[in-house]
Amino acid sequence: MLRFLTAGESHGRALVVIVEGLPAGLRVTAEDIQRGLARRRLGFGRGPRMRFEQDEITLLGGIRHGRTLGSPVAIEIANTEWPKWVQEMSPEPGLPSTVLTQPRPGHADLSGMLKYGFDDARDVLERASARETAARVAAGTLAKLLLGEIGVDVLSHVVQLGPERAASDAVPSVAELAEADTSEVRCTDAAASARMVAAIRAAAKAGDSLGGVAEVVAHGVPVGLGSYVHWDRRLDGLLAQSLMSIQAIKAVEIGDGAELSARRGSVAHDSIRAAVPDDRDGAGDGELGVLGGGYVRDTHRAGGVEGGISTGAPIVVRASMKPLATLNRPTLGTVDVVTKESTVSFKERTDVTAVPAMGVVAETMVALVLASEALRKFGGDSVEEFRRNRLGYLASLGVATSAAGSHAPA
Ligand code: EPS
Repeated sequence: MLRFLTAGESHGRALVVIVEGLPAGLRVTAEDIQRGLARRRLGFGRGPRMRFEQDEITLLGGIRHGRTLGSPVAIEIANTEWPKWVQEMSPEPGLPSTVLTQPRPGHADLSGMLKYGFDDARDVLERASARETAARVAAGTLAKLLLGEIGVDVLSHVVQLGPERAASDAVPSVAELAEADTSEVRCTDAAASARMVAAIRAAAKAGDSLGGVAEVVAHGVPVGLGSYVHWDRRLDGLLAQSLMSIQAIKAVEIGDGAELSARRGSVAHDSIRAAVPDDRDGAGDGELGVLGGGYVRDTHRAGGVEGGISTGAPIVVRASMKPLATLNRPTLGTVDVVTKESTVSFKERTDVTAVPAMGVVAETMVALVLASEALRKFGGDSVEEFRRNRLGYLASLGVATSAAGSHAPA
C-alpha cells in the first residue's frame, strides 16, 4: 500500500528516497523531515561523523505548498561529507586510491565481495552501511505524519545497552516515551541511563563496541490492522521483517516475546473483558475501549497483536542489535583476500554503539508498516477520506467514537 525505495552510498553524493502511496493533502514541511533526521543523529557513543554530518534535504517531488499531491514523494539527503569523497566515490570511470582487501568479520564485506565479484570491500560496505537508514527515517517521517492524522503515535526507547538493562514494568505512555530523547542514550530510566553511558565509555576506552535493545511502542492503533488469512498479511510477520531488515539487528520480539515460551499457557495470554465506557468524570477505558472495538485486556503479554491482527492495545516490539562489527581497535581475525594471509581487519572510523539511533530507525520501520496497513484497511485518496473511513469503521464496531474524537475531521 505504501512503498518506498532508497538509493545512495554512505560516502556518495546523496541518499534518495521515493515514497509511493501517500494520500493527497498530508501536511509536510522540510523542517518535519529535518527534525526526524536530527533525532536519528542522537545518542552517546556515535562516531565523529554524526557531529558534522548535516543531512541537508531537498524535497524533489510530490509536495506542493506544504501538502502532498498524492504523487510519489522524492527526497534527497545530501552527504555534507561528499567533498572529501569526490575522488574515492566518483561515478566516473577510474580507480580508487586505496583498495580494501581485508574484510571485516560480521559485516557484509566478504560475502558481498564473493557474491558480486568485487576486489574492493568498499564496493560492498558503502551500501551495506547503516547510513542508508537516514533515507528510511525520511520516509518514516511521512508515515508518522499520516499516522498522526488518525491518532497513532509511534515512539521508542532504549531498554538495554550492552549488559545494562532499564527497569521495565508497564507499557510506557506517549508522554513517557517523548522524554526518551532527553536522555543521552534515549533511555527513560535515569539510573539505567547512567550505567549505559558508563558502559559505552568503558567500551570506547577498550576500542570495542556494544549492542543493545530498543523497544518501539505504537499507541492509538485500532483493532483490525493485518490479517490471519495469509502468511504475508500477518502484522507481526510484517513488523518482524521490517525490523530485521535494519542493519545489525539479530532478533525481534513482540510483546513478552521469547519469555513467553517458558511460561504456562494460563499465564502467557491476555484475558478479555468488555470495555467500560467513559463516564462524565472521564473514568472508564476511554480511547482504549474504542480502539479495541468495545473490548480491552488488562495484561499486555501479546504486545497488541493476536493472530496477526492488531487488537487495539498498544503495539510493543523490540529489536536487538548486535555490537557493531567495525572496531576502533581491530582484533577480529580475517584474511587478506589477495595474499590469503591471516591478519586483522582494516580500521574504519566507527561508532561505539548506535543503539539509541537504531531505536529511531526502528520507530520508522514500524510506522511505515502501520501506515501501509492502515491505508490497506481504510484506503482513501485524500487524507480527509482516510480519516473519515477510519471513523466510519470504528462506528461500525458499535462503540461510541467520541473518545477518538480528537482525531475526527475538523
Ligand atoms: C557506519 C559508519 C560510520 C557511521 C555511519 C554508519 O560512518 P563513517 O565511517 O563515515 O564514520 O557514522 O552512520 C552514518 C553515517 C549515519 O548517518 O548513520 C557504518 O559502517 O555503517
